Amino acid sequence: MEIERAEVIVTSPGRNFVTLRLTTTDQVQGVGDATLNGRELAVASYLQDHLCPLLIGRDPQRIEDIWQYLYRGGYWRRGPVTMAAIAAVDVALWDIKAKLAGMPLYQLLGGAVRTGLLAYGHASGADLPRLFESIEKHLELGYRAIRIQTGVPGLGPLYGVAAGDSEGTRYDYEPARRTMVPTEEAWDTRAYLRHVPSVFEAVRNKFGPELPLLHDVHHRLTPIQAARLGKSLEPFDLFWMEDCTPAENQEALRLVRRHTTTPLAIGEVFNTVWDYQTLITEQLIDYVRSAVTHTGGISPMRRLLDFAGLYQIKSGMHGPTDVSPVGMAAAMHLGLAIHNFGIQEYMRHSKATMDVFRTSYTFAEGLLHPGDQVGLGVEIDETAAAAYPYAGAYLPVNRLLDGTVHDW
Ligand code: CS2
Ligand code: MG
Repeated sequence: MEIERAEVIVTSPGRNFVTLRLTTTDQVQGVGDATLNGRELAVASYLQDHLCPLLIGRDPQRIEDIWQYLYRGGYWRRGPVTMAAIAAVDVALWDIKAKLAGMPLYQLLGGAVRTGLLAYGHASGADLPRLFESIEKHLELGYRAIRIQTGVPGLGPLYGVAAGDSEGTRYDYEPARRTMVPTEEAWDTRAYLRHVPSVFEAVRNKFGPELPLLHDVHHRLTPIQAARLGKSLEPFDLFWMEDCTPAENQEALRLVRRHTTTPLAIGEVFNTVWDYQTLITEQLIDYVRSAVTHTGGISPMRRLLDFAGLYQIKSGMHGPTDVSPVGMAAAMHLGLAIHNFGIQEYMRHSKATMDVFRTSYTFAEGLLHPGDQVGLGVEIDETAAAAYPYAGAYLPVNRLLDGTVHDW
């Protein structure tokens, strides 16, 4: 059996997604997610122009060999574009292998070690009343763990805080902002640091001590500011504080860790195990935030999470709406089969997205399950996809009040 066809499907049902579909000479198909938010066409080209021609004629069963061929063989290693493209190939090959084996992918990965995956949703609001409303909505939806983001007095709209649409639960970027250039937001670190502890105090007072609460700092702080925030949030018992500093400098986390017992999660912008080497071996974090989609696929994610498991560090895989339902399903199969699963982010896609991607995964009583269809359990409906052509969209840019571009 050989790989006969490799197709790259770009579609935009509310936001852009890049999907690779491989077909074997026996007409078995596998899909992989290669979506890189705001840089989608770069990955589509990397696949179309550079990887697809190399795949035709290869044995689809040799997943590890193909992975090494694309990673080591390409000479230019790592980076989000390369690793998203390789991830799509790897996941599509696992999908094919599981279909050939006649089992859901998690069985091939060793079988379920839990009944379902604890998932967290994104509650947010420009102010406390809107935040409380959003938390209540998430509880009604069945979420048992909730991320909390709010506006900061004196600042305008902030990334991560829903614009207050009719559903009230989603960011204003699904549908993604269709702008030719990124929108810009204003940021003031001192105002943020003053405000956030009071928000968590109010949420704990209203919703009690049990509900797991998370918070995403989105790389905006220096290490000493992050240390201070972690310390000031300790009374509110966070499940985690995410991306507290830009973590290219892994050593920076030593300082944060020295000052706070608030658990730390990092890595949604990382793409290989090397980005975590210091963080994991020195036990500077508690959760690995990488997505299967951005880290080269299931094969390297398994290696990364096994490595993290040696240090009692758990998974907290990235699952925003810019990870497609294909990428979400891959995370769910892996999460069900590994011992050191921690939590899965689950933002929920729009109806238009779910019309294009036919999925078998379920969300009930706060837990996700990938379902029991053979393979990944996700198909892309090409006709539905064709109705949503690519439309450029960007993530926002952040500036300090004096105009300086800031991490965000
Ligand atoms: C966020 C993401 O889900 C998260 O934790 O940080 O929304 C992230 O900003 C986007 O995935 C960027 O594409
Ligand atoms: Mg994040």
